[in-house]
Amino acid sequence: MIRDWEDFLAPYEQAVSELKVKLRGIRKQYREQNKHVPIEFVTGRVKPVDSILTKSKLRGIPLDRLEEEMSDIAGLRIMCQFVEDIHQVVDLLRTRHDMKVIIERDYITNKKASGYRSYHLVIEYPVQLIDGEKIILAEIQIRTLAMNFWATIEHSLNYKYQGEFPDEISERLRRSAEAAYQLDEIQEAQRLFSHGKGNHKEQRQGDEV
Ligand code: 0O2
Ligand code: 0O2
Repeated sequence: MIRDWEDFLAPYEQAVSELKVKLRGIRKQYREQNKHVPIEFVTGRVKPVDSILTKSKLRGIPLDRLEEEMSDIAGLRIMCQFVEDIHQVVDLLRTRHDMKVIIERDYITNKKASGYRSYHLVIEYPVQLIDGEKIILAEIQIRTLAMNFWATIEHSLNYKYQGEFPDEISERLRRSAEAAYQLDEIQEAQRLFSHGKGNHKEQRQGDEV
C-alpha cells in the first residue's frame, strides 16, 4: 500500500523533467547543425494519482506492483512533422546509453480499433537519487502532428462519453483518423518531392562540371 504518493512519484517527476530536457536537446542539436529537425515539440507528464488508481483497478494491478506493471506513470510525448521522422527518432532513442528500450508498440502499422495511431516505446530509465540509483519505467509516445491532433480530440470526447461512444461517433472518429493519416501521406509525398528536386538539382550541377 502506498502511504505517501509524493514520495512514490518523486523519481517519476525527476525522470519526466530530465527526459523533457534531453529530448528537447535533440531538437536543438539538429537545428544548430542546420539539419532537418525530426522533432517538432516534446511534452511530458506524471500520471495523476486518480488516473493511476482508476487504471490499476481497471487492469487489476495491485498497488504494490505499480512500479513493475504500470509503464506510463512517467509519460513523454514527441511530436514530429513526418511519419519518417518518427522512425528516425525511434532509431536514435534505441542507440542511447542513458535509457534502455524494452518494449516497442507500433500503432502506426497496426492502428488501434479506435483509429488511434502512434509509436510507443517503454524504456527503463535510471534516476539518480540521494540514496542511490533507481530504475523506473517510462513511456514515450511518438506521433505526427496530425495523429496528435486526432488523439487529443478523441481523448477529450472520451471524457464526455465515458469511453462508451455511440456507434455513429465511433465511425466518424475512425473516418477522421483516416483523414488525418491521409494528411500525413500528403506531407510525406511533398517531402519526397522536394528531396527529389534537391537531388535532381545536385545531379544537374554535377553533370555540368
Ligand atoms: P491534460 O488533462 O492531459 O491536458 P513545460 O513547462 O513546457 O516543460 P508542462 O507545462 O509541464 O511543460 O507540460 P507539457 O510538457 O507542455 O505538457 C503536459 C501535457 O502533455 C499533459 O497535460 C498531457 O496532456 C500531455 N502529455 C504529455 N505526455 C503525455 C503522455 O505520455 N501521456 C499522456 N497521457 N499525456 C501526455 P496535463 O497537464 O496532464 O493535462
Ligand atoms: P492517459 O494518461 O489517459 O493517456 P497500458 O495502457 O500502457 O498499460 P497498453 O494498453 O498496451 O498498456 O498501452 P498502450 O496501448 O501502448 O498505451 C496506452 C496509452 O496510449 C493510453 O494511455 C493513451 O495515452 C494512448 N492511447 C491508446 N489508445 C488510444 C486511443 O484509442 N485514443 C487515444 N486518444 N489515446 C490512446 P491511457 O492509459 O489511456 O492514459
